[in-house]
Amino acid sequence: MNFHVLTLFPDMIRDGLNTSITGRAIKAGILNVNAVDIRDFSDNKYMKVDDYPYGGGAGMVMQPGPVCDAYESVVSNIGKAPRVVYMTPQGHRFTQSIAEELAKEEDLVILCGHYEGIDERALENIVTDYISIGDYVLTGGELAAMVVIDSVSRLVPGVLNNSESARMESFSDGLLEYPQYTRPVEFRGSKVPEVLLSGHHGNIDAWRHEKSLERTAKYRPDLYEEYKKEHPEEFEKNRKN
Ligand code: 6GU
Repeated sequence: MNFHVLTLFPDMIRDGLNTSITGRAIKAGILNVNAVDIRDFSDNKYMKVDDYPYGGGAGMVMQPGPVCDAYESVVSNIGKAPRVVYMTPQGHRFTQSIAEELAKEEDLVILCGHYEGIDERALENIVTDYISIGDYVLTGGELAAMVVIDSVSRLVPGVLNNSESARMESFSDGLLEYPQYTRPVEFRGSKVPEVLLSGHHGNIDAWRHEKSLERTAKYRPDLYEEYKKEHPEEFEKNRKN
């Protein structure tokens, strides 16, 4: 899968993604991250790409020309017009199901804004999806773009190895992950739960499911209510949840 990131900070994108699992997948040729520097498309001798907002107000606005030209350079390179995601706190909240949908694309353009945003006309011309990663404000779209790229990448076949992909159930069943333990069997007076040492897989699965339910009820009551609605049979007979 090819990610084309339109940004004023291409090094941030490259450095962030050339590490760990995404870095391994890039080296293996399964992923390609093409960080396009919007500043290269400035029509100004000082390489300026922003200006004061019409109507007044704080901050600077990214001009439409360099953004659209950067996008069009991608279109002419790949010979088609791909989906364009604009990272913005004004967008739809990013979820696992959006990640699953984006992972079907062969090419994806991700547009990162800075300053007080991007001239609306550029957005109207090129953007197909507006995505926010949560209800807080970042200084720019780059970290948000890396969050989206990371979560989409791990859904691309071949990016995770077998033991990594075996642990994919976590969010897909709508529950939080159960707690994990490794050696030593006792750490600072606290022992690994006995059932995990028993070798009884039925009991282990039941214990893990119970812990997932407990955690979800405690930390994400919204997800817990959703899960109860989807799995009424689990809660029918002699359960106090
Ligand atoms: Cl996608 N961009 C920016 N700049 N801030 C954000 C965000 C995105 N999502 C949450 N805050």
